[in-house]
Formats: sequence, structure tokens, C-alpha cells
Amino acid sequence: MNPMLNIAIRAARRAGNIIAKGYERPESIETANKRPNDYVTNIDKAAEEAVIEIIRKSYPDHTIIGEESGALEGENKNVQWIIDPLDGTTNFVKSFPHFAVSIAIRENGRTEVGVVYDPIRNELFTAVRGEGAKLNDTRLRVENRRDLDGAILATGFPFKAKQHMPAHLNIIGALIEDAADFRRSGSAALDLAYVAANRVDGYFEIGLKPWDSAAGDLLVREAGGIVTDFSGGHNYLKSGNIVAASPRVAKAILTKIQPHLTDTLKN
Ligand code: 2AM
Ligand code: CA
Ligand code: CA
Ligand code: CA
Repeated sequence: MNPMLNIAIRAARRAGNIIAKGYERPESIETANKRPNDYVTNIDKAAEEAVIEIIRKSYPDHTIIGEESGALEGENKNVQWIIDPLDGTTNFVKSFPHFAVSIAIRENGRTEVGVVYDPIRNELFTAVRGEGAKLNDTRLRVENRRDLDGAILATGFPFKAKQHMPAHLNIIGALIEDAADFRRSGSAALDLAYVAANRVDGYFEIGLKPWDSAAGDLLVREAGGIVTDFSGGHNYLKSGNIVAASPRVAKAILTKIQPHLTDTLKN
């Protein structure tokens, strides 16, 4: 097995155990407001520290970027670990059992490994570039749907609501003309993993951070799906505007999205 995948899995499981223990004891969760409607807990921080400790033991020189710690530059800037220790904190705080640990490893600007771990269901999604994607030991392959007809799509609401909600609602309105329904799960990492696993047929979201999407992006692509920005390009890790689906569904989503894009959403 890819040695870095091995460490990423160990780190994701360790963080997942911390999260699951916290979930069982809600009285142990201390919640703080980073910004209005933006929560962080002691568990987010403990999980991130555990992940960093495990990476540091094997790869002391690698660069680590975590949601809660920011960039920890190592001597080796060519290898970056991008961590979201708890994706879906709002769900976690509400005892809504849907959240995950997300860990991606990028080498020279290309994602090589992606791991998303759901500690409640004990589901481990993994991908290595060129070697496919798996849920636990089962290979994932996105279904080759012809179009949006009957599709179940996932999304999240934009956090810069004033700026982006009108466009988001227009896009939902356009998609639901053809698609069957929407899910709004509260974890972008799991939304992408679920595209890879055919639990939803497509996904779009505005304004994600790299730690939300870097691991899930590789899961989708290694399962044979397409991930793009809103212009069909590759800028989604930077812009945070992302579409993920099987090839023809991704194309159909982009066609529906494009008439509603404001200037800042065009890539
Ligand atoms: P988080 O739980 O790690 O913060 C849900 O649509 C996605 O948005 C989740 O991946 C969630 O990640 C992220 N998210 C939640 N609140 C946010 C906020 N205030 N700003 C930016 N992203 C947020
Ligand atoms: Ca957060
Ligand atoms: Ca997140
Ligand atoms: Ca987080």
C-alpha cells in the first residue's frame, strides 16, 4: 500500500475516534463562534492535533494545512497535507450524525491521496491517483447516467449568503426542472464521497475551502467522475466553486448553472 495512504488512514481513524467519543458525550463538547453561524469545538481542535501529530511522526518535513491551525510550513513545501479534522461541525454540535474527517495529500500541486472517514458509520473512503477509489474494501465506480432525469443532487447553501444566495437559488430552480430531488447534508467532504459512491448523482456548491473538497475531489475522479469549476475548468480548489458528477450529468449541471452566474462565480 502507498505508505502515505497508510499514514493518512491511521490519522483519519484516530481523529474519527476522538470525534465519536465526543459525540457520545455531548456534555464534553465546548462550542465557540468563529463568526456568526460558524462554529468550532474543542473536538475539532483535538482531532486536528491528533492528525498533525501522526503526520509529523512519519513525515516531519512535510507542509500541513489544517482548517483550525492554518499553514504549518515544513522544509518540504512540495508535499502538502490538507486537513479538515471535522467536516460538518454544525451537524456534530446538533447531534445530527453526519460528519467526517477529510485528509488530502498533494505533491507538486497534484492530489495523490484522498481519505474521507465517517466515524459514525465506520465508512472509510480512500483514493490514490491512478489506482481508483474505494469505500472500505469495495471499489467505487460512478454510474454512467445519461442526463439529469431522475437524478438526486446534493448541495450546500453558500455562507456568503448576501452575495451568493440569489444565484444559488436560481441554480437550484434551474436544476430541479429536470432533477428529481436535492439533499443538503452539511458535509461537503461526504457529499463528494457520496457522488463517488452513487448515493447522490451530482453535487454543486459555492465558496468551499480546499480542506472541504481536496480529498473528495480525488475520490470522485478516481471513481470515474468529473470535477470542475463553474466554467468547466480546473480552478475549483482555488475558487471554491465546484461541480462533481458522472461525465454527462456534470455537463448537464454546468449547462443549467451557466445562465445564472454572477461575475465572481464564473470559475
Ligand atoms: P465545516 O463543518 O468544516 O466548517 C457544508 O455545506 C460545508 O460548509 C461543510 O463542509 C462545512 O465545513 C462548511 N462550512 C460550514 N460553516 C461554514 C462557514 N461559516 N464558512 C465556510 N464554510 C462553512
Ligand atoms: Ca469550520
Ligand atoms: Ca469543512
Ligand atoms: Ca471543519
